[in-house]
Amino acid sequence: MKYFLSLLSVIFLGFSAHSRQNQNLEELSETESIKINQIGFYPGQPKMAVIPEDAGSDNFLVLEKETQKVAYTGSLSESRSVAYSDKKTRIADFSAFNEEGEYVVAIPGYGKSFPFKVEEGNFKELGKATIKAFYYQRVSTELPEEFAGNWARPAGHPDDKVRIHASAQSDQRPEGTIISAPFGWYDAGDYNKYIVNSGITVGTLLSLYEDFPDYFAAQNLNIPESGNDVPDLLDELMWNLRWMVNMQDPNDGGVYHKLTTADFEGMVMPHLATNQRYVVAKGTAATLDFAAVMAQASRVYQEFHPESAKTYLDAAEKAWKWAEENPDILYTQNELNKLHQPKINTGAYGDRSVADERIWAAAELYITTKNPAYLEEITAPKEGFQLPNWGNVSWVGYYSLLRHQDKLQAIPTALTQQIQSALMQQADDYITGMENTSHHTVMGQTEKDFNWGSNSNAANQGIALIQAYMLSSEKKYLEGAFSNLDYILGRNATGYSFVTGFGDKSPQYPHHRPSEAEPEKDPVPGFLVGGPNSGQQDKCNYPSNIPDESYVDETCSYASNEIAINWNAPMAYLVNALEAIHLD
Ligand code: 9MR
Ligand code: 9MR
Repeated sequence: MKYFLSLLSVIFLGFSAHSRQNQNLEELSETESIKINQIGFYPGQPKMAVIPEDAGSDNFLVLEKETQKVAYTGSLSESRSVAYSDKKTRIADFSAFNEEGEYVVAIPGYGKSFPFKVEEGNFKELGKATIKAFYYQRVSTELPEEFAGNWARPAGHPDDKVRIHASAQSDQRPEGTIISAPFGWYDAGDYNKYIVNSGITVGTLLSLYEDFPDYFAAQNLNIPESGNDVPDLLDELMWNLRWMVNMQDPNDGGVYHKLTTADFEGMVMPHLATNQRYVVAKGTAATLDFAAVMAQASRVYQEFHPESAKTYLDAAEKAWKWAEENPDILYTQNELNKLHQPKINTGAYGDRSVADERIWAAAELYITTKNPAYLEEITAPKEGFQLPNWGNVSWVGYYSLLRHQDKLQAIPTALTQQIQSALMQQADDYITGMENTSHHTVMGQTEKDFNWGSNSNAANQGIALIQAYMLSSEKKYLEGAFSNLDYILGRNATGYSFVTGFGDKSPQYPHHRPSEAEPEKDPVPGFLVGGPNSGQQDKCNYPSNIPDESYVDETCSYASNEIAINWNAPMAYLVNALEAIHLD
């Protein structure tokens, strides 16, 4: 009897413990402090969530979203931290769990994460949206509902009566001359068009196409050109190339630095922003970036638009020539403003060195023309790997050389080897350094990662790792790239998924005029915001001064919450490349 009773009580206790656990799990509420990629994972991909050290448990569970059934259990890692923050984290690693479905991560007694999916094809829609975002930035055209849905809008900025600014005058085109330079994409949250920033943006996207042409042959973006014989990505890029071509002075080959109003416009829709637009000063950085892009475009479009391909190559060679004759004309907005009226107060994109632009332009011209004169201009990467950004583009050119090396017989092996070893060295450092980050990502190994547009650093690090993967076929590099995709989509110190319209906690108030001007609508989707920026130059009300938390989802914050084409391009590269490689 005694035995029977104790057996009964064991059964009873066991039963109630079980139902208590289930009941407890159901009662757990969703918490933003469990940081996870809010879109999810491919089955075979590493899968992690990040939990605050003080969450009060050593274990975690993966629950099926609908049934709340336990699908996986694991224990949390030792606690970890980074040098620039005293917050400590623990990792829930469920990489071994590969069942397709929709789940949450739960910490008993603490809470549940946002839901996420384990699924093939998980990033397909995001991949498309990051490129469709460029369509939403189109200048000089209406966006009809058929293509733009909820974000349809009237045409803005015809840009057919642009004035030559005093800083840009020449004998053939004196100050006040009217030129036409329509089309292109708005740079960012503002409505101006800047050649330097268009340069790296178009270069990154053309490289994405060159790396994965088959994937893009099949991608449908639902833009007006969809259904013609040209991949949609290339149709979209042509919208900007059509503008860029007209930024070259046909008389001498020099390229204007930007097309802009004198001051930033108000937070209104494009068609209501009607102040006079100017082209300002020609410069060497703009001209070399232009040469690089046109040279690359000329080989990419050869198959689809041979006429345009020829125009692009002529434009590239003319630009190169101008830059040879004018090797050091830097864009110094403050200096120019002392000399000319009206003063120009929009984005400067002023670069103090054009050595990297020269390498990039020479590389693209060499690949397209095979003319050895360009090869002579390509120097080795003396300073090792340099993460690309608008002011540092040499590695955009080096990637191209690696991509095409098999077809470049005259290129010295020593040069390609130096490029390759600098890249692999950096890739290895990124992978090793992941162990020392609080969120187990490549991003955030140094405080310097968190500058203006930091999210584009995460994306560009991902591109470097994808290049390393394509050279070596070593999976660890791909996993490093995935870690930064996870970072961008929520596994970061802020808990935001940084792409508008994607994830449960994504930016609602980006610094983006069309989104701000129609606050009743969701923000225009598919845009990567700048991200944590310890500089906090906009002086908005940030929740924290810790570098990796210096982000605020407010329109005010152009230094952490603006969107920009040069940030969306590497984001588009990262997510589409991972999807393309995965499909292979
Ligand atoms: O809207 C502008 C944004 O696109 C720029 O990145 C930023 C920095 O140059 O400037 C923003 O414009 C602000 C201006 O600099 C100061 N007055 C308020 C403007 C709108 O927030
Ligand atoms: O991305 C640019 C960043 O590196 C600079 O520090 C910053 C201030 O000059 O400007 C950023 O670019 C902005 C440009 O000047 C105007 N359009 C919006 C861009 C993104 O904020």
